Amino acid sequence: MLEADIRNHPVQVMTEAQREQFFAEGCLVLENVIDDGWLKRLRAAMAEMIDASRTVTESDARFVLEDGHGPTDPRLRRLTSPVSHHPEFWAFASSPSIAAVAADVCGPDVKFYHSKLNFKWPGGGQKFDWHHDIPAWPHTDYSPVTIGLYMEDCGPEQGPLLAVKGSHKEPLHSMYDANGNWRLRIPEARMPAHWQENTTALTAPAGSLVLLNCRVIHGSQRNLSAHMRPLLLNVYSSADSMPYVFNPIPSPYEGEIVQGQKANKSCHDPRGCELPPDWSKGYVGPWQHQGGARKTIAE
Ligand SMILES: O=C(O)CCC(=O)C(=O)O
Repeated sequence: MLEADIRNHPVQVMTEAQREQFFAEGCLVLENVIDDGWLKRLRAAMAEMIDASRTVTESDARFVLEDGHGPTDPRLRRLTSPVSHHPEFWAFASSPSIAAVAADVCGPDVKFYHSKLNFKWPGGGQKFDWHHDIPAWPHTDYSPVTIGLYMEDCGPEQGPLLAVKGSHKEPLHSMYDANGNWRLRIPEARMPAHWQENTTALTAPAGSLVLLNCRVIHGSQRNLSAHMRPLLLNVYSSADSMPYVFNPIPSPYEGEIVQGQKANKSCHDPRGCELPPDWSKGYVGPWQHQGGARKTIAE
């Protein structure tokens, strides 16, 4: 659904001003909207999954390991598709608490796409280069939104999400380098004018949601604190927004309607999108792609 049509539907959770801020800036923090009951359930599920990673020695379809990972000191970059590995993650991703938030920015009919649980371990973590999300998983419109849940407090030293406000309105950058390698990164030299002034750190207490439009330029720094930064990311779109490449993070829940009705017609935005590599041949997660030419973000 296109933005103008989404505006014709009343907000369910946000204020009109919050929705307008999201449309204008491409990102939004909603503080303290997920209650302690959910946080407790999700943290227990996360603890089970971290425990299960202790015996894993190499990154696989479930876990992306961080350097130094081992049985006594598990260190993860990502639990890929948490909804596929623990029922509590799907219970949350399909719950009215989050579906209504997605509906405020996608319209009343909301479809689930995929999920990931990104960690940043204390005293290290991993940085994420500047990128847009949508070139990794193009859809027929730009309604897809990533809704992140900070499962613990996230302050400025913990590698919060950083977003360049308003960058979702500009043309998309190529996610390939000059040699045609997929990098999922935008070098600083190619960042939009005034990006430093427009960059905002999306810090928030545990239980807060952070919304990212699929075009907005974002990234994050390393976690320099002594506290872990678990960030549960669920991606939704309008029901009539159709993905047209293989889902890099497939799950049995892809395409499930979490609120409203299934679409009987697709919605098309006239702005096309660069195509990613063919993920049906495998997807290794963003870090390997970004590991080409190194340069830190937001120095
Ligand atoms: O986990 C992070 O800090 C960044 C996540 C992100 O940008 C992504 O998964 O696309």
